[in-house]
Amino acid sequence: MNIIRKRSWELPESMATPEHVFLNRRAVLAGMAGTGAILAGLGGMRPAFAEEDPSAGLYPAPRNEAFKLDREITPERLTSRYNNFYEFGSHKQIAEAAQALKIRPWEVVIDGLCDNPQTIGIDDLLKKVQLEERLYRHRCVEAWSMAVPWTGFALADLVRLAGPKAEAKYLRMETFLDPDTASGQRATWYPWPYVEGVTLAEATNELAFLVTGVYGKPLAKQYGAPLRLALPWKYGFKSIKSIVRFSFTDERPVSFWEEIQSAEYGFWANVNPEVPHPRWSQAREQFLNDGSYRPTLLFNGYGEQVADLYKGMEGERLYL
Ligand SMILES: Nc1nc2c(c(=O)[nH]1)N[C@H]1C(S)=C(S)[C@@H](COP(=O)(O)O)O[C@H]1N2
Ligand SMILES: [Mo]
Repeated sequence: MNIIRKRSWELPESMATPEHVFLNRRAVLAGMAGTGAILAGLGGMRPAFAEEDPSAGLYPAPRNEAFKLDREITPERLTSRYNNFYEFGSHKQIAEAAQALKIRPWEVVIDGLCDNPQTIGIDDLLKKVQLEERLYRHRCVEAWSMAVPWTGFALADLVRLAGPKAEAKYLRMETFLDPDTASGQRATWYPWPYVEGVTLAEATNELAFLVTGVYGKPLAKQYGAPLRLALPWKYGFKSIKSIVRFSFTDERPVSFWEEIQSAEYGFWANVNPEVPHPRWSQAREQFLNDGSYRPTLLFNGYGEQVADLYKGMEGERLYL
């Protein structure tokens, strides 16, 4: 991961096309019956960002007002063009490349130490849960931040569905593996697939949220469609994207970044302004909306909900 450089959050003009322009172009394409000549005339641009999604009818979901923000929502035109998704490249402009991801069919495996192991299609899973919208802060370990209206359901609901056995202590999650569509996965020095893990206590905390949508629509691919995690009190790399497997285990999972560099990216990764990353300070963060610097908050401002999870664990590297 890179240290954020001065104004590195700023998007080149060509990447920041507002959504209504995309939609208009799409309407134009549809109206003209999509002849090759017109596509060529638009520089071969695909209307990919508005692709049909079979779950579209589920959005927008009602907002749960219990989850409030202390700042403005970050506009979609910024969050949709500034992403970390190493499967599609180790830079922020992966949105276009990520459109290659095939999100149907999408099977999710639930296995390991649980009473109801199963393989379930994403649309069947969506029938078993209640979707709601939550406004969450997001703090990347690289010291930039955003505020996002995620739609999804509590990770605790999936845990309940699985019925973990008494011996299960951790939940391990895995991203898809498909180097044919994800060019980043052809970089063999990375330990693909992306893996993350949490304790069962963390997984069932009310804040742990499985995300299926954003901005009142199905999740666009660059955010980790069709199913990604949001753990707003932890550094962003814990919020694993495009999940295909949930495994209940009694062994602490080793995550993708921990495997690459455990001295810099640990298992816990709770946000703390007073514990610097080995190569940079975490005291403040740069807000994607306007590039302003703000003080980092302990547990990213969610201490009331999560501080109790870590009582009596002072010996652990909780903030790295
Ligand atoms: N599979 C996968 N999940 C991932 C990542 C990734 O590279 N691959 N990057 C993480 C990091 S570092 C961050 S900050 C967030 C970024 O989410 P966003 O692109 O929706 O802002 O996704 C996280 N989840
Ligand atoms: Mo991140």
